[in-house]
Amino acid sequence: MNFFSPWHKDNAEAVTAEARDLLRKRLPRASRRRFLVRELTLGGLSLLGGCVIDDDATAEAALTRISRINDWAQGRLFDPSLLAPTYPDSMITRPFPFNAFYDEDQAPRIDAGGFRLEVSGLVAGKRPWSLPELRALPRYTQVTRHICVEGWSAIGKWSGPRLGDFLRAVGADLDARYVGVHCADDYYTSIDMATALHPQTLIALDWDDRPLPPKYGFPMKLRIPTKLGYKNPKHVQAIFVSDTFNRGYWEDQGYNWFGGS
Ligand SMILES: Nc1nc2c(c(=O)[nH]1)N[C@H]1C(S)=C(S)[C@@H](COP(=O)(O)O)O[C@H]1N2
Ligand SMILES: [Mo]
Repeated sequence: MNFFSPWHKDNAEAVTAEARDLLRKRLPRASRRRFLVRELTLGGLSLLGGCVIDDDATAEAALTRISRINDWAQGRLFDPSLLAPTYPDSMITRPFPFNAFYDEDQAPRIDAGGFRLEVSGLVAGKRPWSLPELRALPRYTQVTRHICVEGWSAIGKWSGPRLGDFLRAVGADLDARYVGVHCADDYYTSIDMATALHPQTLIALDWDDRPLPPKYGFPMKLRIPTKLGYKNPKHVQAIFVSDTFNRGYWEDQGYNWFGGS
């Protein structure tokens, strides 16, 4: 299951996964603290040595630190040449599920003609890109599995240019650490540069050979089959390259930042 995380058997990861689960389920603060006291004492995580977990803020900070260690490990183990599994068209999930932090009828409606993708940060060319310009880049099609932490997965077909080709075209500093995005619905996230340059990371303009419908993120989403669903932003409006760490909508609520699938 955890194809990109061969280290998942590691004890520290088990603790991290459990910590992430707890945050996700938003356990009452008191029980989160009890969990930490138990795990950190039994697990003997000396990382937090000297840190007395006796209040919620400290517990929260400890969980965040564990999650950042998890990010670091996932980053170290990420293999840019390892591809996510692909599937035949016959396995595409129909209808493909919709998910967002709002209902389907509230998905933003973006005007195709007026759309310009903003580019900023550590890039030479900061001019905005229109949809026809994005469509002029080499196009790739992939049938891959989208995995949502809410407990479902579905196979879909996405097409569009590689984010890596786009970053090269705008003269991005490829040694920068992060690529961040902002979306029309105020969703936001950020990814590591290695994942941004991964050959399967697409600026998806099409779903199932047609322009993305609004519910799936018109006019563009980042399709990243090596990452969990929440790291696949829809309705992307702006891309920025940076060395400064930025989290994301769900990441700010406790989901793990690296979010490998
Ligand atoms: N802009 C935006 N992108 C988003 C979200 C969102 O709420 N807004 N939700 C994320 C989550 S949690 C999931 S599972 C997928 C769902 O994508 P889908 O509607 O194409 O299935 O979108 C991701 N990208
Ligand atoms: Mo999700």
